[in-house]
Amino acid sequence: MMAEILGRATGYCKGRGGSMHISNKANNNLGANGIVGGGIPIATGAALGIKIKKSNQVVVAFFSDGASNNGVFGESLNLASIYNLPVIYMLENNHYAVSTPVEYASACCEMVERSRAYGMPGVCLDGNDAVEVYLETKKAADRATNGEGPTLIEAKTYRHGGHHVNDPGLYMDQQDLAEWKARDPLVLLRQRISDEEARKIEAQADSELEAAVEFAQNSPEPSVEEFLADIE
Ligand SMILES: Cc1ncc(C[n+]2csc(CCOP(=O)(O)OP(=O)(O)O)c2C)c(N)n1
Ligand SMILES: [Mg+2]
Repeated sequence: MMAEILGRATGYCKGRGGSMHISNKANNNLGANGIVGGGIPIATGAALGIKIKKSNQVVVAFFSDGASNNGVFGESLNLASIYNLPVIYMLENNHYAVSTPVEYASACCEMVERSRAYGMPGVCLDGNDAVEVYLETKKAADRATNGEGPTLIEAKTYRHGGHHVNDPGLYMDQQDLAEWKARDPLVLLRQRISDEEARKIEAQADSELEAAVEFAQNSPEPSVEEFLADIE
């Protein structure tokens, strides 16, 4: 994945996808998408495939508040509900779509309420509490594999900066930002374990990350001859 982000030939998509279009079929990663909300119907279609093949899998679609106002959100949740599909819609409500506050762009800011319109269970949770996210997602996954259909999860969270590296995020309420930053998911999770455990996990994560960066930096860029390969 790091090689893909750095545009190297050894990346998941041979360096042609970059971070925005990354996917990896080998580990069932269906891909990120430059179309905001584009992953929602893709996940729904994959869930229909799972149902037809009768395999014991669950699809999770990750998206944010802005994406939930794309029309495909409604179409997808309705289809998932009438077909009783094994899919979890993970709506990460981080309160902003680029610089647009959720209150400006959404008539109903308690987004979990939308689940009722599609006749599926809706769960609203603290998206910064990793344990709560895990437990509720597990319940939704169990429902899906038991043939009990889709779930909409609204995980409330907050963006820790601008939308991209050149966006200072000055439109964000700085007081809110400071409060949410103090509740960073990693900070909260760290409080549940001992310092020794935390240090061990951090050391392992650091060394995996360093190895990934080294692998990526030492990998070649895609060759010009390969530019047209894999195009039908
Ligand atoms: C269909 C579509 N419309 C507009 C854009 C431009 N755009 C890129 S990101 C973004 C905001 C997305 O908001 P949200 O879903 O809340 O994601 P977040 O900013 O929280 O990551 C928009 C409108 C796009 N990429 N695709
Ligand atoms: Mg958002």
